[in-house]
Amino acid sequence: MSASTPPFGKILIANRGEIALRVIRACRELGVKTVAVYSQCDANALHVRFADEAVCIGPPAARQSYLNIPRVLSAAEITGADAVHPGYGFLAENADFARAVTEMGMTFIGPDTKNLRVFGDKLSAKDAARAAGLPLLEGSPGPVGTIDEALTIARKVGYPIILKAAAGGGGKGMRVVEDDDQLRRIFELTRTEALASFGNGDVFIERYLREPRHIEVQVAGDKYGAAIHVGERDCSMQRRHQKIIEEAPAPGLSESLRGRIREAAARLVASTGYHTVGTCEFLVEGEEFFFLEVNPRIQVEHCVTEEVSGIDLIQLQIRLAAGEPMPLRQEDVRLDGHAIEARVNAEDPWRFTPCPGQITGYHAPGGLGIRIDSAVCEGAWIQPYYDSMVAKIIAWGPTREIALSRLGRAMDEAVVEGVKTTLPLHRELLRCEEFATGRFSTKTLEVWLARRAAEGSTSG
Ligand code: MV4
Repeated sequence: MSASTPPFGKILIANRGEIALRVIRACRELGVKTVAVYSQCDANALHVRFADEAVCIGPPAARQSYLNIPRVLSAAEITGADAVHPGYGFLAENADFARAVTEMGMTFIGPDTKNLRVFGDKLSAKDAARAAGLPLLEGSPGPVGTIDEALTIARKVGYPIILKAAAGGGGKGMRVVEDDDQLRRIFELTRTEALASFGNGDVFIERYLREPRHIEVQVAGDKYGAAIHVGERDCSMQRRHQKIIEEAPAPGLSESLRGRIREAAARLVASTGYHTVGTCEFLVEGEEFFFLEVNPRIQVEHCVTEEVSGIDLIQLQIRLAAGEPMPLRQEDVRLDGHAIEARVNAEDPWRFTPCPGQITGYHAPGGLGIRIDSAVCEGAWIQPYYDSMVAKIIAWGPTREIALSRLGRAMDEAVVEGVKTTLPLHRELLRCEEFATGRFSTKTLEVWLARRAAEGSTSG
């Protein structure tokens, strides 16, 4: 992307941490001025220091600062921002926020309310996917209202099934059900919880896959109907729905399956008039793939796609929001080599309990093929109020083997003192057989952790 006319004059970034810094970097290269917002405990944070302007929006608790819509909007108004970038998490998928930004005459850099209506709800997303001819798992065609209806569908689909809240996300509001009795016990409970947690009590049924791979496709659409995909990522290495390693391309997919998934994702985006960057999520089992949902935002793991495509996805997202036509045709998207990202969190590496505190010593690895996206430095504080991510360490290589070797070397080189981190976990995991061979599923990490605990390993 060339340094042509800046798409906006000034963008307010309604986020913190590495993603706020990532957006600031994109804006710098686009010639766009930036406004950071920060809570009282983030006054010395790097996103505040690197932005052109910064506004304090309240106390540390997210509800009173980064999630407080009137305060974020006031900051945008007094600084004269003409667009708002929400990053991920916080207000990124909040329809009220997107609408309020637009009603104030600014541009929301993300899905509009129409896109959010389709993809904010898993059932309407599945309707759109069905209409576009994407493969779906068998299950209820819509919300299931009564236990009798649930039992009928479950018996037809065959157990195990999974009950999902239409408005759920991040693994919340889902329950695996093995038989009629269990379904009778938890059906109403799941509905009540969905209503209480998401303000929407709709639940639906799907056939449950026990050991799928989680494959997602990066997509982008413009306001004039053009849509492209930027290849897929494998995000199967997760624990309790927290991704810890992601890579692009997905290892070991047949060329036919890889092509069909990518093409399906682009087709869905084109058919729905989706006009920002986003991710289509799929489950893969054998040579089959099934559409799950769309994440209408930039994601933590977008970096691995940037590394193999050379496309700055944040700049692309900003240009598309400004109404520029898609700058790339599908054939201009050339994917090269392999990238793997490890998320380093300030957590006990084996218990995964958060470990806030001050970083007293810090050394970021470097060298050929290594990229670090982080907003910490020596003396920085990991706050108890927010996500505990310290850094994303991303390795690129011409082959998966070389990327993996570089990532392992970078992990050994990284130093974070003062707080516990997941670095010791990564150092072991990257060298385990399942990871080396690329044959893993969404179950692998939990199984590996359980086996490791049973063997009484003491390292780390
Ligand atoms: C599933 C599934 C198996 N079968 N749906 C978890 C997050 C949400 N986006 C969808 N999820 C799942 N849906 C059916 N029908 C298994 C999961 C799942 C999972 C998916 C992706 C990555 C990690 C996961 C870990 C556990 C369960």
